[in-house]
Amino acid sequence: MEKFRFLTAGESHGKGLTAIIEGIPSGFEINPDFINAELKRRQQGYGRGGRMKIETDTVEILSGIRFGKTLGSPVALFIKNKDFENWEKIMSINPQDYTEEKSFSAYRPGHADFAGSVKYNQKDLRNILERSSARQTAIEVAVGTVAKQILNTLGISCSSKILQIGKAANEADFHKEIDTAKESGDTLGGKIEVIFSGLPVGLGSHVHWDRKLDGLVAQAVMSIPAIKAVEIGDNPLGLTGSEYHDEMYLEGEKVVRKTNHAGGIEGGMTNGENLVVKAIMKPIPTLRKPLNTVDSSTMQETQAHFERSDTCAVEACAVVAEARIACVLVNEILLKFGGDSLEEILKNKEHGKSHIDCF
Ligand code: EPS
Repeated sequence: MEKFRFLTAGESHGKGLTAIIEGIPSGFEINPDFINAELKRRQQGYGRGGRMKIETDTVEILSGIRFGKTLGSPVALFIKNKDFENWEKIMSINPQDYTEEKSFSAYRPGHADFAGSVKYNQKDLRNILERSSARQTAIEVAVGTVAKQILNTLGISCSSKILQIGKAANEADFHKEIDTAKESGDTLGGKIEVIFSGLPVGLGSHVHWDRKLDGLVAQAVMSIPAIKAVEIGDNPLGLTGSEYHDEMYLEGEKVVRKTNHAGGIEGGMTNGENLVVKAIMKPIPTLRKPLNTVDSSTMQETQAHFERSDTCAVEACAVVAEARIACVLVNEILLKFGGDSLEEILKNKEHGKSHIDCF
């Protein structure tokens, strides 16, 4: 039931990253400057590695937009990997360029190296690293920023924040925590929160497991590299029903709440409150202080491969999570209100008002 669909392609050190988005109605303003600003946000954050000094991620819009507005046709996006200049021979598509430079065979525990190489029958673990790298999240942020602009046009906006880095739960301690990990060649994860506001009631549905919005949001966020847990709203563990559920009141004819423990979703549908999504990121598995592992070529115990990486990418992860959730929400908006143009969506939204005019 996907209306807003996209595929991405590209290796971390290949020529670049590509996406094709299908299903965007016509008439939506898309500003590449906004996409580039979001790409910059993804590159920032304390604890990023050397690669971010090489790249200045910039989107090239190849199709689907004319004079600033979507045409209804597929939108194709491209981000160049500047680092490709240094990898041209290593990442060449030509068999005559074959080289074992940058090949490696010592699995990094926690990365896709082991399972990916078994699954795809690859001896050189670089053939797995290149696509499993979090580099691909750059093009996902570009796609998600197209989605965000569609949402903004419909009065829906988002923000995010860092709740925890390593053991530090206060902003003042975040940098110190990252510095300490970096000094010892280690890495850190953390917890983020993303909030969307201005959502209409009834995105998602209670009628089927695969239409529940919390499930769809969880899948979109859980599949961001290194995410191990997703929560919607407040953790209800240990709370009683009367402590947890958000009681309802009337303000004129409007149904209102004084709390939002549910995080904006009840019965798999938006309930008009802010959508609050939290996610926990594990520490990045590429460590300067390597972990014990096995070398797949010698089948001997050894130390894991080290590849330039980040100490902590939790801030970047928040930007990626915003983007992923934005795509899910645009899809749900299109399912609920339909239409091939912005004008048609607005008309459907107006005509589709329910017996309770909450929003
Ligand atoms: C990333 C690019 C990568 C890594 C990082 C994210 O670049 P490189 O491998 O050239 O240093 O910095 O990838 C990972 C953390 C990972 O686990 O794969 C990026 O653009 O975000």
